[in-house]
Amino acid sequence: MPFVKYEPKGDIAYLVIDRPEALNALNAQVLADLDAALDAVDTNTVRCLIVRGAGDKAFVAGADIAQMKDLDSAGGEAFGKQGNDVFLKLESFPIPVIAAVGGYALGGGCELAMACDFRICSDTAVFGQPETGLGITPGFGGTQRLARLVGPGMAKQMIYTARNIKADEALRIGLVNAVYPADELYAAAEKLASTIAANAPIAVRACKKAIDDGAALTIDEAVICEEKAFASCFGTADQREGMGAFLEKRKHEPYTNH
Ligand code: DAK
Repeated sequence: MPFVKYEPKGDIAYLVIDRPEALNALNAQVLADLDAALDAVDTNTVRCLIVRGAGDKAFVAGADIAQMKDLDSAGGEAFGKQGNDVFLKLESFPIPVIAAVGGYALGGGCELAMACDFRICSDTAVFGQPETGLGITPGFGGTQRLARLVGPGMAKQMIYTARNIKADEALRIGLVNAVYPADELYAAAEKLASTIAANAPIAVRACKKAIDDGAALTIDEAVICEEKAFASCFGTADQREGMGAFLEKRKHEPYTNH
């Protein structure tokens, strides 16, 4: 049985990291299954993904410490590359991806959440990069994505101290967008995903690409990304319908992805 379940639900879908006996820790098989699950997503139908963990205790409690313990340097490099490759694939996935963090998101779990477009969490969530306490560095993008999300000062403090933070602090530093009571988290995630799915898919995808591509550029280069994104929407059926509906003072028809 794969450790990652792909569960489509109309025009949204879940990717569930399903290894609750180890708090969904990421071993090489879980990473391979995540890679395969991404390949299985039908992006013609699905307009927003939600990544979550199985069980009510953890999103993902990190990379699998038992599997990593006896790795040599070459093995560590290979494991890091496997994780980075799949997280980059997730980060650049054409449709939006929401991390719904219910419980622990530590080490590789925090890194998995950070490879998603944004994060929401339960009031029981705990985030952290505990690696320096284990004798290693973060290995799946933690030193890079955490610093970009919360700023280098806060990222350095979290990583050097290996101290976990709770949901309210994650919200305060901008690591998550919103906190929900644990029993409301997935309903909230679905509501958000459905709101995104109801907007014009070509436009939403183009916004994702423009934001991500532009982040590494100067502002004068970055606005060109936006010009291209903007231009790519014109002439689509959805653009004509959206603007036509506004001018005709009616609600637009459901968007078609064309
Ligand atoms: N790996 C393997 N097993 C884990 C695990 C993990 N990260 N986290 C939990 N488990 C397992 C436990 O061993 C236990 O298994 P059994 O003993 O039942 O067989 C089961 O899940 C339940 O866990 P606990 O009994 O510990 O549950 P508690 O409620 O008492 O505690 C906890 C929950 C989340 C506080 C605790 O499990 C914990 O501290 N877990 C480890 C958290 C952690 O340190 N995570 C970061 C891992 S390091 C790199 C590549 C990747 C990385 C770094 C470098 N390169 C290639 C350079 C990434 C590193 C990490 O993610």
